[in-house]
Amino acid sequence: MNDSLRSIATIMKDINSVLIYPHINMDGDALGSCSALCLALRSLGKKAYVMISEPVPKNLDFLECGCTTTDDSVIEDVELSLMLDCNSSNRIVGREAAFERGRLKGCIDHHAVGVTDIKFDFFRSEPKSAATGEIIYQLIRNLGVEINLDIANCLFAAITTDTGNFQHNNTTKRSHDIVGHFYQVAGFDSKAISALIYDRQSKEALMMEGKILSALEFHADGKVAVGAVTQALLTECHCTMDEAEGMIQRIMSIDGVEVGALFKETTDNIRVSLRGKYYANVAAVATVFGGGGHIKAAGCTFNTPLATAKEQLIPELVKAVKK
Ligand SMILES: [Mn+2]
Repeated sequence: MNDSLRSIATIMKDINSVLIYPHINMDGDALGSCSALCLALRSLGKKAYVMISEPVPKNLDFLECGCTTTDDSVIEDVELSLMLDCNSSNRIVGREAAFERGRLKGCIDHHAVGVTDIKFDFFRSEPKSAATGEIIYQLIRNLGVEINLDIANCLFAAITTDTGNFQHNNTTKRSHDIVGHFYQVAGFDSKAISALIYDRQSKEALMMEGKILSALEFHADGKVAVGAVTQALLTECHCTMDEAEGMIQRIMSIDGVEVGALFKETTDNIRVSLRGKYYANVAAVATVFGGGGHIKAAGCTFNTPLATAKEQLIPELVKAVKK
């Protein structure tokens, strides 16, 4: 099932209330896409909110736009539950029951579809789109809503973050064409939005970055770089995990590194972000450990101590860089 945006727009025009769900550990694409669509639906006179269950990362606070709520009863008898930038219930943990209460359930995403456990009434998957924000841009146009400044800012944030500021190989002409349209919106200032996202790092976070970088491990003649953020390090540096968000990009900026891995020790498991540069398929590596994602950006989770997780994953990363 892959419904057209035109048919999805037709469904959405007919309903009056929508709760929109970003994935856990929300990023710029998840929250930016949700808020942009929420604003567009409100402009059509519909009741719409973005349902979240965790604090919004500090550098994304401007994307809330008065749309976010943690109260799943904010709309009584909601007509549509819509999941964006993810496609299964384990990506909306804590909010699954609320999601199920929607009379209709929909999903719009650009991730490869794994085993989805939800019976959606409509589903749109575009793995070639660099960001869910690109799909939401098209949907908003299909809804006949003018792109205003707030919507442009949200969608720009979605696209710049998911393309690694237009550096990742998922970036296409379409990514640039869409952003090109935002420049026609009065008041649009890409530099100002970029500064909000990328230039508000605390000095504590920068110090932590230094510690993570100086402790990097290299394997396979420097083709594999492995970093770790532990709870002890977060405590020592007075940082939170979301402040290590950009670390994997820093690791990938090293000359000669083909695969990067960042191990993130949470209070109950080890989450690993994986990136490939030119040829390595990190989605395949993630799949070995029950994870998934894109060929050049993927992730997986370990329920073991950090040392064990490293022992298991590193040999697979070394295999992935062998041509
Ligand atoms: Mn995304």
